[in-house]
Amino acid sequence: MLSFITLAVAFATIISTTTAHYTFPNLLYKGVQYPDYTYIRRTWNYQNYYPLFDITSPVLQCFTSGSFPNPGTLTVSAGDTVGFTVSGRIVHEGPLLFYMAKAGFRQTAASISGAGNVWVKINETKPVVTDVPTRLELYQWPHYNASEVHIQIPPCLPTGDYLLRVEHIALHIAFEEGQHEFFGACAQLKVVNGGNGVMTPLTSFPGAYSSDEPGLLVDIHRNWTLPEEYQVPGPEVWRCGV
Ligand SMILES: *[C@@H]1O[C@H](CO)[C@@H](O)[C@H](O)[C@H]1NC(C)=O
Ligand SMILES: *[C@@H]1O[C@H](CO)[C@@H](O)[C@H](O)[C@H]1NC(C)=O
Ligand SMILES: *[C@@H]1O[C@H](CO)[C@@H](O)[C@H](O)[C@H]1NC(C)=O
Ligand SMILES: [Cu+2]
Repeated sequence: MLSFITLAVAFATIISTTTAHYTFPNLLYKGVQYPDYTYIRRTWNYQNYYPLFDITSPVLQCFTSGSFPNPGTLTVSAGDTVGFTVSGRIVHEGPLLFYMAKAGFRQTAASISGAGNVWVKINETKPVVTDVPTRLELYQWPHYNASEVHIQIPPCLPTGDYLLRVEHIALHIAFEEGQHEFFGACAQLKVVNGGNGVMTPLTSFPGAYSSDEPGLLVDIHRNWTLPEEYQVPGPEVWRCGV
């Protein structure tokens, strides 16, 4: 009996470690939810859901380990909205970010790794600050507890092949340097009906972040006086028509 209880407790611990984290397995487009990793590169943590802590790792490019073949590439129109399901829900607090990288001459979405100075940030979220019921509730993060997340492909994005990178950064223990948790994935897209926007500024992974910047070394619980001034890591968001 004792050993049964010990086993049950150990099992429960494993379950809670897994369910406390999250992955982005399915692409959503025009009402269709595609099977796991059909158009999304299978991530290094697809089974254990582990967070990535190392911001100097190339794994940060697309959260892949390189041991699986790349998936298919979905054709979408510029200006359309695509989404990712969240397996396990976004159960930590922090910003949600989206980046895109364009495949160059003679490259495709499937052939590029995401290495180099190729990424432009297309969206980011900050805490939504309210006074009800208290200023420091979890719901200040717009995607807290989300089971899917959505992003509009910029209407002015040039036609071409792209990686679309979703990233959620968990900050619940980021009061200690290096304790930021990264979750994310890359979808492979062929964007048609594009515009003539000029993607800027470009950044790289690793390289975009440093572990002591204010958006990654922050105590969001005990002594966070100015959530409205939270500085999302990485470059400025690129906006069409600016
Ligand atoms: C970012 O996404 C939000 C919805 O989550 C949207 O309201 C906002 O306009 C987007 N920003 C840009 C630059 O597209
Ligand atoms: C998360 O969302 C689910 C489904 O809407 C809801 O049942 C649950 O209470 C929410 N959890 C939190 C912590 O908000
Ligand atoms: C809280 O933050 C303020 C401003 O950053 C700082 O001066 C103060 O020492 C901090 N207090 C604690 C208890 O960490
Ligand atoms: Cu965690």
